[in-house]
Amino acid sequence: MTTIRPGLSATAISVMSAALLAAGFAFAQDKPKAQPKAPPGVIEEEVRYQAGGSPLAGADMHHDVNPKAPKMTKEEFDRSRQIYFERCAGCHGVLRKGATGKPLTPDITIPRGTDYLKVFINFGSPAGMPNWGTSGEMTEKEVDMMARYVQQTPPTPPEFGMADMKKSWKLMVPPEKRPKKKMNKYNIDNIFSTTLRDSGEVALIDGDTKKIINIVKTGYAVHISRLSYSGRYLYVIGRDAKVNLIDLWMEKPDNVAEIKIGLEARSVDTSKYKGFEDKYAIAGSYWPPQYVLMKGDSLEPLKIVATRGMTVDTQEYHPEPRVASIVSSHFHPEFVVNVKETGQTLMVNYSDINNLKVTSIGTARFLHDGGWDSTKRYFLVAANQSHKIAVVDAKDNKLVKLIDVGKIPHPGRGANFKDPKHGRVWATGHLGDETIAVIGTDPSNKKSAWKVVRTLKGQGGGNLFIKTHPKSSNLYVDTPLNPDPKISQSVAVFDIKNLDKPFKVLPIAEWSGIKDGPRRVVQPEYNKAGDEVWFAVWNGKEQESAIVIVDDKTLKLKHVIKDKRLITPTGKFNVYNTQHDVY
Ligand code: DHE
Repeated sequence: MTTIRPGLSATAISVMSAALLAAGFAFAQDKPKAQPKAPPGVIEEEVRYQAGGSPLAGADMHHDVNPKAPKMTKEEFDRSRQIYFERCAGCHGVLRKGATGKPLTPDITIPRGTDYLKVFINFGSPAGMPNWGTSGEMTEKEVDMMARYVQQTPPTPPEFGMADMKKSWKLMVPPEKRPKKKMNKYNIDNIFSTTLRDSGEVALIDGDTKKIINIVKTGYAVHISRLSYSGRYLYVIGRDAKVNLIDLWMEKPDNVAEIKIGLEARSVDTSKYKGFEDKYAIAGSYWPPQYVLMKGDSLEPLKIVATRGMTVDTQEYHPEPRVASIVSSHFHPEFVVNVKETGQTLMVNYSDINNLKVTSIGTARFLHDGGWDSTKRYFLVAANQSHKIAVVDAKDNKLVKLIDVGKIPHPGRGANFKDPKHGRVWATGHLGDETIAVIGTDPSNKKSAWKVVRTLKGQGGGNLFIKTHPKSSNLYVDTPLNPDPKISQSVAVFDIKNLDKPFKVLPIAEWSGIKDGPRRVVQPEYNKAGDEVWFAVWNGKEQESAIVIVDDKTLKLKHVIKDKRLITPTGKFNVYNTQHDVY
């Protein structure tokens, strides 16, 4: 259940954790309140996911005063701004010019007036606005403040250019002072970099012994980890746009460099094309809307490129198109950069950074996450609010197909396997319904290529991640955002060899032995051998969480990792599988 605490502290840390709560994940230690109801046509899982918080709540911003807007005290304005960035900016945009939600600029809001806006904020709307007032999430006073706030000129967060990046850049151990060979006995290939979301750290866990090697400090609300081509360097990005570079060759793997590349971000990757192995890193930000190319072994920033531009369909200017997923091409010296609000997939060629060539492939709006097909030539990316998967050919640099799938596809990186009837396929689950879309990926198979060849039915909506492995015949589908705890605390397993067979349900949260809390089961991840699968049992910050490991052959519990340092684990990234795009 979503709960939101009134009266949040103003410190950056508590703002951040409040933002995470607002992102829809509430924990038993928080006093339960009514959840904002999804309006007709909008599902609860969607509200829970999209009404996410932003670390911009605490950023300094410039603000113009509009004499036509209703009066607000400075205190009211500051509190409303904080609420806006915690609850509203994820959908309506930082500048309120609209993203997945409607624009809320003063030219639109002032003519509507305070009373009209209060009704919307109170009761929600069929277009997707939650009922912030009647759910009890906002007090009457807050609803009134927010109605006046959205009529003010939107305050603008600062830009973040080269000088800011250089100022934030720390090279703790320069490349020449690092080990010349691997200095530890760990089986690096089987280390799992585990996101500890609310403590701003990653746990490096030895996949062989299941022991924690080190807890490494990273950005707040750390989001994903990615590996360099060689597998030596681990890159971690936080929602606060801090990138950490960890050297896995050190006696005790730890940070060797860090940089802030903006104010809010989600994605990072590294160059993998022949001749450029480990050479460059790239990170994309939500604010400012831009991406930056850096030296791979030091994070020294080299080139910043803005993503502001025209939308793919209506061809209108968008002032804040956020950078969503980024992957590294195996066919050209290129990064594939997916820009959410414009619906453009940018093929950024890094062979000559000073004369940067960018091929802009129009796909569909609200690009989010995605993964390669098994040949690593085609990138399949979710255009989530368009309910489509876009297929981009990274060899010929063109759009292959836009495929209609279920409601709000959310593949993570998706799952590649051989369908007994249809051959090579890639699959995605959905946030908005219980289906799993299985898409043919073999272009020589005209009957199935780039079509939904079958639709499986899972436990329910609220799916975020789906996973299999070339050595496995199981397909795991999580449902951490489903409102039914029975479903959010377990995982469905399909038998790839017989997809018509009903799925099995594994009670992962129960297996963890933890009795209290939401215990959401999130993100299946294989070990290197492909014979065990790791799940996070994700609980509140003050509660016990765990990693549950399942034997892939028997589907029985194999091991539970518990440690008081494992605070809010979510994503887990196996070094070998992440390095080699195995999924
Ligand atoms: Fe994520 C990947 C954005 C909420 C866990 N998430 C991604 C990617 C993007 C993204 C753009 C793709 C990165 C890439 O491949 O380069 N995520 C967002 C959001 O904007 C959103 C909706 C709201 C927010 O406030 O951040 C959001 N994400 C979440 C969560 O709440 C999750 C479940 C828990 C957490 O740790 O924050 C979460 N996101 C993940 C994970 C991945 C991810 C584990 C990588 C999956 C993988 O297998 O690669």
